[in-house]
Amino acid sequence: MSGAAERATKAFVAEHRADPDAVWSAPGRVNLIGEHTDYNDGYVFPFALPHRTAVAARRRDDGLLTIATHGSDGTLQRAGTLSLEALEPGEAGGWANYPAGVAWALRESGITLPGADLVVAGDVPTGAGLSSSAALECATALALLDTAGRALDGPEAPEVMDIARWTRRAENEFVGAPTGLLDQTASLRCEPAHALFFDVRSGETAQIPFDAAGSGLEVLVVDTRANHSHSESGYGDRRKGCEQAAELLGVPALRDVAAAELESSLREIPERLRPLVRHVVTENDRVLETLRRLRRGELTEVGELLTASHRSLRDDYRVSCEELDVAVEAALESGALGARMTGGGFGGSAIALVSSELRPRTERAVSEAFERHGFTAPRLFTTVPSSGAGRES
Ligand code: GAF
Repeated sequence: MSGAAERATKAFVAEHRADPDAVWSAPGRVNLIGEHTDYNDGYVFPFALPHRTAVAARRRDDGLLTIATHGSDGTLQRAGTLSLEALEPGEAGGWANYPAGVAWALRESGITLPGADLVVAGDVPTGAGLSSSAALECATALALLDTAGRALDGPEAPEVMDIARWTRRAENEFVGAPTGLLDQTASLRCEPAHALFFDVRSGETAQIPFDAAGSGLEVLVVDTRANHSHSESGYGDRRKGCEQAAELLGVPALRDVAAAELESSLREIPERLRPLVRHVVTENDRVLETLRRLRRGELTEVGELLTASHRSLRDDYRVSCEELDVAVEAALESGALGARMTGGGFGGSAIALVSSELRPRTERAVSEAFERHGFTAPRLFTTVPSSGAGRES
């Protein structure tokens, strides 16, 4: 059992004086490459972190939902008792919007929930662009489906991609963040030792072996601790800009703009939209090139694609920030093979692909650069592709 599942179970027993019926957990993610491409029907390439959010659940039959979360300081925050039938966006507030939103999205999608007590615990860093919200949404969905007799490992399991769409709907319509399908799909579908190539339009996925250690490399995560929040940031503006550009170009989504026709396509749209299109088209290309290189076992050669992705997000898509840029440049100067922001941006985390030998030097370089700039000290850790969502007990 993961640490998160153990904590959720203990807190459940303390709160409800009974064992949970089931405990489900789901991981956070890093996105190796393919940023802001998901809502353009493009390609993404995430892998799961070992950090997880667990939800301990017990069925109740009165149509009510209770949600409590066990903080790392040992305290339990309760969101009160919600009626599943009456649940409407905006009702739960704060962190409880995510699990309540999932219950709402399941109900809106025609799934009858009998009622449940949920206790949440987890160790996915929050506000760090590592998808703590998707981890919470996916673990909640699986726990609620289990209480309704539709567990992922049971005979009446729904399609995993349906669960991804329901949990995204919770985030879009209940929480109010206009995000794509990357995070929920990563949390549900990733497997240990693999990165997940995901074609968002077709829904197809491929598990691609990702063994950094086998090439003498490590993936270093730099949580810049600069605040990131999708609902309050320019995420929605970028998304709208992409949709406008696709409409002007007469294509269903920017995925349909061919790299070979990029320059002529750019001439057809207003100047302010050109950098957005350039990023999405070149980023999709970089994801496909990453896929080719990983399939050939050329992990080292992926580094330069990561760096090119960062520059495009910084200069064209303009979703980076000073802390992310400082982290990336310090990592590169210290010898990393490649580095980029990961996730939605405007703060959050960067990743660096670095040789195991040089990793301590990179960590020092990033920490020192943050100190020089007067930034809050970053949180640094190395990571490996870990398992996707599943039942823990
Ligand atoms: C956030 C969103 F939730 C994803 O859907 C994706 O758009 C990502 O930002 C950027 O690639 O994580």
